[in-house]
Amino acid sequence: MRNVPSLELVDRVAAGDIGAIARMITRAESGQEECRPALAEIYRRTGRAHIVGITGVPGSGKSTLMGKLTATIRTTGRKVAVVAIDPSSPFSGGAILGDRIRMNELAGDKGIFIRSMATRGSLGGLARATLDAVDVLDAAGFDLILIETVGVGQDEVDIVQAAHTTIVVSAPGLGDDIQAIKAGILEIADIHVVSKCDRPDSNKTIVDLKGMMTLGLNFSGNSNWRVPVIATSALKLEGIAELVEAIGQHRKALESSDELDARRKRIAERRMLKTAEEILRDEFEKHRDGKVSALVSQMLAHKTNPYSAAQDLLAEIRMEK
Ligand SMILES: Nc1nc2c(ncn2[C@@H]2O[C@H](COP(=O)(O)OP(=O)(O)O)[C@@H](O)[C@H]2O)c(=O)[nH]1
Ligand SMILES: [Mg+2]
Repeated sequence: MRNVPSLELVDRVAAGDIGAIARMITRAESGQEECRPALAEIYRRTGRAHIVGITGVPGSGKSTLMGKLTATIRTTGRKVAVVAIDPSSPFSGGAILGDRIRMNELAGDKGIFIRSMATRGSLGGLARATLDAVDVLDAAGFDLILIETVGVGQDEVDIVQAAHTTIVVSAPGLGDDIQAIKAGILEIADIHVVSKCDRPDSNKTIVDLKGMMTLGLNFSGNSNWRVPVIATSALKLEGIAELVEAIGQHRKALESSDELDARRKRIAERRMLKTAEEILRDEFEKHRDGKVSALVSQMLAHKTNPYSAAQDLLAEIRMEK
């Protein structure tokens, strides 16, 4: 499949061919121009999947939870895909996504797909690449697509906000405060999870979070939805089914209000903006030794200013198109 043109992979992707899906994601990730028409065709075929973002500080138990969540969703017959962006723990050890899923994959279960995105070397392109990968999985017919990101950094927040449902994971024992507040991600939650509830100190975290919700820090922006706080233990398999249920209920709440359309619109806007930023960054690099360098010299000589120089550069790029 190595030399197959990307456009020819599209039908195989749509048929759920795991090899074609993996290859298409790799091409999308590297941002090759050759695959753009294929990605355009893929985008046309998206819109069916429910996209769930899972975020939380490193060590909060996201990956372990994702493994159990994936297995539980799969038992309901739905196809589920995972895209993990976590440079700190990229699939380290079998525990991360559960042996069961690995076995399923090996046994050729086409209903599960797990992918770790390369984060090195992708300056700003991570959000674009991740969301292209989500498109591929959506077009491939996965019912649920889970995106795991560490809740630090603007790129990660951008990615998780491209989901229909956002889950923020907090764990006991990572300090007294609610970590999500420190990380500034408390308010993006549609569902709060307190992980590792098998630990005796988890009660405090649950009580603190529930307290904050009753204080009115219920930010989801959807009057139709009360942000639940769900205690889970991946270790003891507790709260996982409840979490699956809550994801389904949130989807229903989105569908029965204007919120699903509002989110789709917001996601489309963000993606356009992210892509525009990436195009501009690429063009900037292309012109670095030419127009950019000339404009920089003029700036240093105070013959132009940053704003006018930027306008000149944009004009130059447009003229070439
Ligand atoms: N006690 C307990 N430990 C857990 C649970 N889930 C995860 N852990 C542990 O927490 C650590 C971080 O888990 P991981 O899933 O890698 O967290 P991530 O960085 O958020 O993806 C690991 O040592 C896990 O074994 C749980 O339900 N209970
Ligand atoms: Mg992880």
